[in-house]
Amino acid sequence: ATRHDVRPVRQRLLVVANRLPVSAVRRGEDAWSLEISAGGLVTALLGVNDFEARWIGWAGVNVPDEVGQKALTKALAEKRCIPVFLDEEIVHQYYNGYCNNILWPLFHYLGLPQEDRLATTRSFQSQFAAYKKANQMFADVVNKHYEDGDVVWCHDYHLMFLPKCLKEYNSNMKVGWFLHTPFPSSEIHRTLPSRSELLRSVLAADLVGFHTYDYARHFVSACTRILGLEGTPEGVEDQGKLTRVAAFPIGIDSERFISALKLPKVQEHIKELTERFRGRKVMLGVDRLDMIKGIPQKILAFEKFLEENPLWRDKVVLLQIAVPTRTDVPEYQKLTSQVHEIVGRINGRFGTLTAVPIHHLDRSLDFLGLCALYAVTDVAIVTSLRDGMNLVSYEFVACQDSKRGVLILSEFAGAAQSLGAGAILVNPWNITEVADSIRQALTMSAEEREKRHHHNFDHVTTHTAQEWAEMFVSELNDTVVEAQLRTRQ
Ligand code: ADQ
Repeated sequence: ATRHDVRPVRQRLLVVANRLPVSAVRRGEDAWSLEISAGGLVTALLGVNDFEARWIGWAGVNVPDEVGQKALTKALAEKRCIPVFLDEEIVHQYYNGYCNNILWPLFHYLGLPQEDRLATTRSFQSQFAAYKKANQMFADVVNKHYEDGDVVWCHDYHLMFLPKCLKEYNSNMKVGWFLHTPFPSSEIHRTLPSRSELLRSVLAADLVGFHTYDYARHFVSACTRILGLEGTPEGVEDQGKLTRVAAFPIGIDSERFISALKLPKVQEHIKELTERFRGRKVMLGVDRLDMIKGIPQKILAFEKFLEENPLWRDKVVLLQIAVPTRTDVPEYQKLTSQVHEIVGRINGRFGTLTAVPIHHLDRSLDFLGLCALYAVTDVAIVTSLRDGMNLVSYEFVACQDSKRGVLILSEFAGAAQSLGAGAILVNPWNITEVADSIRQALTMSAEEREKRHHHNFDHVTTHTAQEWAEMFVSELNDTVVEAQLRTRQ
């Protein structure tokens, strides 16, 4: 018998994340239309049959009136979603402020905000207070819906305060927390004014998970250096209580990509794209337009490649699909104009009347369109300055079984640890190195491409999102059982 056999069938899993996996649009006083957005987490959990998932999170809209809240709650229940209602002020301070302006850059080694240190320090207090308040609101909703035996899985840097709030409600609750971003070196984490409080609340969880061993190690070092606790091979120990800390690298639902490629609509699209770029090698970048993705660095490296390899100028095209995010934040607006300026300059410099070297699109592509694009790509290029994992690299590999294209991958993406042997790894800050890697990728022999692709394809199809979710929840169940045995001894 496997260890799953002894568990109750279909254990309930409460997945708590800042955003629910649906977009809600109001159609009237008490009418809502909902659309499930198939992010990585959703597909990961849809494929897992061992447990029955419920989602708890913010629906991304401000619903100040009770009639609207009731109607939305009812509509969401049909999608197994439970809303947390946050007002505009809380969203501004907690989400835009503390999460996106402080934790996100810090965890990606971009430091704390620099422009106006005094103002930042002053608003920091109120943003942290709002962060704690929002986390408490999530905890209230979880507690209301929690039933004995449920597993509660908290996600990401938005909810670091949640494990503590949940354990205060019920110390028997099984609580896991997973971070989708990197956890930085303890030397970075220690600059955060609320460093200790955040670490302590995460440690209230039974299991703490990261994409890589390095992030897990950084977290344990932060706990030992900042809190003076003991780090063990299993995790962190505080007065006899062990918080298990481990690496659970995420994956994708590779089957979904592989079967999409067989659809007539996608095949048709692949044909069109092949025709459109006939005679040129296709390079592809797909990113959210975010500082961490290193988009300017990528484009500058491409410029250097064209500069140094004039024979390639009309034989290669870079398609950069950059979906805008956080568009109301000035730094993101600055990044957009910076990217537009560089692309314009390079196209002006190397373009001809009939063709330009870079096609830059500020938008997202639908799933099938994305699959077709991955399939016709010769070289995918990921130059993240830091990235928790980077699923784009996995998606590209899943769609390349006929073409065997090359992946250029930043060594600062978590994926470098799983796809490193098949990819060409680069330091995105070194433009010369990245330019060289482009030449190497475009001229790589078929045998070498085949060998590298096999390595990565094997990995992507065996380390799937479903497996990731199962491993985490199974480990969480085991951790709690072991802790109970230990206290009984
Ligand atoms: P992200 O920073 O969003 O995720 P990533 O892992 O690459 O980064 O996932 C992005 C997803 O959005 C992919 O599924 C991709 O297909 C899609 N996407 C991006 N740009 C798109 C576009 N222009 N059009 C259509 N789709 C687009 C965070 C962390 C990552 C971590 C994941 C999962 O920052 O490091 O891998 O969570 O844990």
